[in-house]
Amino acid sequence: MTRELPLTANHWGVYRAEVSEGRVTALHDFEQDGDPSDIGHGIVDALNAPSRITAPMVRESWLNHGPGSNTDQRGKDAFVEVSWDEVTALVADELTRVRDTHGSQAIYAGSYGWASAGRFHHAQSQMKRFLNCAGGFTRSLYTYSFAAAEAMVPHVLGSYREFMNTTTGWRSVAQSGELVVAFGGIPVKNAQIESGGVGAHTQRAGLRNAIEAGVSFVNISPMSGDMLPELNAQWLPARPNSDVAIMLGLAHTLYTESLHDPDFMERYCVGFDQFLPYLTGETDGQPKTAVWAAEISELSAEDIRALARRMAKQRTMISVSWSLTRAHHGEQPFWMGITLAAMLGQIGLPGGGITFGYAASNSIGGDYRQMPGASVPQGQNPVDSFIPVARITDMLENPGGRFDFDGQALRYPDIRLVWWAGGNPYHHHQDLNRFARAWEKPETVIVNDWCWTATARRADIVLPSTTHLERNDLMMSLRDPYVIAMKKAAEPPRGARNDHDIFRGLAARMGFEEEFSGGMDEGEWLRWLYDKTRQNAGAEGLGLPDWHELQDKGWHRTPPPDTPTVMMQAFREDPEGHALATPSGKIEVFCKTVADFGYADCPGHPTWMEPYEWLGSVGKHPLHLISNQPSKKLHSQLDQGSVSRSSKINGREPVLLNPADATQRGITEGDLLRLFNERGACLGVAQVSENIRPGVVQMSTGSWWDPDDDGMCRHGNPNALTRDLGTSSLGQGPTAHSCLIEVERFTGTPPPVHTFEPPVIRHRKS
Ligand SMILES: Nc1nc2c(c(=O)[nH]1)N[C@H]1C(S)=C(S)[C@@H](COP(=O)(O)OP(=O)(O)OC[C@H]3O[C@@H](n4cnc5c(=O)[nH]c(N)nc54)[C@H](O)[C@@H]3O)O[C@H]1N2
Ligand SMILES: Nc1nc2c(c(=O)[nH]1)N[C@H]1C(S)=C(S)[C@@H](COP(=O)(O)OP(=O)(O)OC[C@H]3O[C@@H](n4cnc5c(=O)[nH]c(N)nc54)[C@H](O)[C@@H]3O)O[C@H]1N2
Ligand SMILES: [Mo]
Repeated sequence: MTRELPLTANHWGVYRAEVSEGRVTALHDFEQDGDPSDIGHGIVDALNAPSRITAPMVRESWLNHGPGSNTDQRGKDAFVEVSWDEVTALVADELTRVRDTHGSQAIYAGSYGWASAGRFHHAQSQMKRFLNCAGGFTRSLYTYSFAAAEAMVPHVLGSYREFMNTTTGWRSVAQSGELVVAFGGIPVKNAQIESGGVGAHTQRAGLRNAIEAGVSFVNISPMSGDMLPELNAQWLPARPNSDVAIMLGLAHTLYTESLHDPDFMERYCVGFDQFLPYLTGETDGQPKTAVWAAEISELSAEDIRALARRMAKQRTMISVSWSLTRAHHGEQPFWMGITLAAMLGQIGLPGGGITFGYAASNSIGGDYRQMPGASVPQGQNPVDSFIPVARITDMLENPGGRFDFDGQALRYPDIRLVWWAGGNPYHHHQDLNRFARAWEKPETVIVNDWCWTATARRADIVLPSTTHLERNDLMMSLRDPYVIAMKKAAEPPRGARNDHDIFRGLAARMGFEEEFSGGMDEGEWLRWLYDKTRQNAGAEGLGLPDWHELQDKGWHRTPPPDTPTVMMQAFREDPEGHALATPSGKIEVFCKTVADFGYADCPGHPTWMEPYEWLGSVGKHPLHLISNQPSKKLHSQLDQGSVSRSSKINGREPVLLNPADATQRGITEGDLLRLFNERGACLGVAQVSENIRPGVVQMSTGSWWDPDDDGMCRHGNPNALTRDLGTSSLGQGPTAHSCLIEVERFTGTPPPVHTFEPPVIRHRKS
């Protein structure tokens, strides 16, 4: 019976929606998915919860006194409910004012965020298409996920995305691999999601096949839980951020014991000669021995040496977690990981080489053919101003200020209007108290969202969107074999609109509706997107069913490639014919381009540099905070729903800490804790466990920010504590995973959490 229910999809999976009287009453797991995620079920009670935004809203001070009024009252002022006609006029006029007075670069619409799956109703695509028609905007570059790698790896391999998208999967590892050494583990909790949607979750099955084939695993991570217990991994509980030192210790052992592959270095790499004097200590007097690495990482030198020997003897896959890029000097772990894999000489061989982040999403380890899905054309942005995505606070604080980025010296634009659609910076950004002060600077903030996130609450104008359950769409994800015809299952609240319709209304008001809409409605757009995808896919030998067939059946699955994908196999087989897109055509162990930038914080070869905060720091707080991805939600999404709430303790975020650290502070299981440092504080609830190494505390991201008057988050958002400083002059990525804190028992009366309640809303008398 459930097979007849309409299909719906989001980044965490495909579900069938059971509907009664226009409301979704339950979601059923997709029958194709052998390992479904329960994250999606969290939307059922969230859809019509008090946290839902049901009509357009304007902040009272802004409405009464105009742009720039009482901006320190963002998040405190009441909202006034207005009509769509009124809000459309307000937004169109304000956009025109800012553009005509300050120029379009004064509009910041980087709008980073995951929004929802679905090719058409993708909030950012719609917003950017609209703003490009309206004169353009300052954009953001790269992601929070791995900005440092997006800047760095192209210098080393010629491309980052190309190789991430052609990861050697578990099929190849099971067939040919013997050992997987994972820095940051293989956190299967993260494989619940795939950007753009996932039809069937395959990581657990892939890993099971690898174990059955006799592959063994090493987990280098502060947390044993970063690997499934059934992998029986060797756990090396290293200090956070010490991975590059460990890799150097492994490399030094390989080199001094002649276990490396000089032929591979010669044929496929450049710059080993320039790297070697650093490795051996000729340049700085410090050989990067296993003993040296052991001191930094607090692993044993013998374990490091033994691991190096084992890696040289066996077909070895090195996996370096994306999280390692979100730390100070986050450019280095991928660069050094590539160098280590090159020294082993196994890059391009089945089951060996390097992977960027197994299980960081379902596809990393999967075996799929890339789906050339069409997207809504965003048009041309006439403005060339941009920032690296995580430099937003710097930009707002420092208009006209100079900054370095990947070899360029740039200046921050002077931002007057900020627009966010489909992202939650009060979830994703670091050092939220500092961010909130910078947020007072723009004259106007506009936010499209469907629920009262901390960002929506801090807007001047709130444009309520629909959810993926309330519209027809297409799930076509680059790295997932399924195409899903998503069907509208429920009616949205009367005051909510699809992002497309919000922008279409604005475009009409501003006189470019036809240009924005392309003269097509939702149905025509979906048809256009699908037909274009089908054409692209056809050209690549992927047959897709025709539109009607897809709509009837609801889904289509493209079979995996006949032989397992092996990253860089073509390059290995023919390094001249398939030269890399680097200046040398080879792997750049020493990179002249990077060296010539002359950055002290990112020299020309992989280098261990102390992070600004880590367990080796002197005179700072004693505990390293790991704020990793939550297992029961995607970032902040659906935190208000039942599934995420079930993972909280008394309505607050759990904090994992080692018994030694707990005892030292008189903390026991279930205690309410205050986590703090010089930047801020938040509450959380103690979970005491041997699964985390001493000195490290873990608190997942995603709890909606709920600061009290002193900026302490009552709910448990770790970005109250993290530092906001770029990875280096090269990548300028976020560095959430380099963060020291102290923890104590909270002794006062526990303050209630208000974040899921709507703000004060005034209704005008009609
Ligand atoms: N401390 C710390 N911070 C981190 C990280 C970390 O490891 N540690 N990780 C970072 C990473 S990797 C990432 S990717 C970011 C994620 O940061 P974000 O992507 O900003 O987080 P989300 O919660 O997914 O935000 C998506 C928003 O879009 C809204 N939305 C969903 N569908 C729609 C729609 O159809 N229309 C509109 N208008 N809105 C919609 C949701 O309600 C939500 O508010 O966080 C980063 N922050
Ligand atoms: N359920 C769920 N899945 C998700 C997401 C989500 O929000 N929820 N978000 C998705 C997104 S946008 C992204 S970018 C990916 C991110 O994927 P990852 O970057 O892999 O995610 P994290 O969970 O932050 O980190 C994984 C593990 O790295 C370890 N780690 C942290 N710092 C260090 C270090 O310095 N050294 C070592 N060796 N280990 C360290 C931590 O123990 C942590 O559990 O996840 C995706 N998957
Ligand atoms: Mo991410």
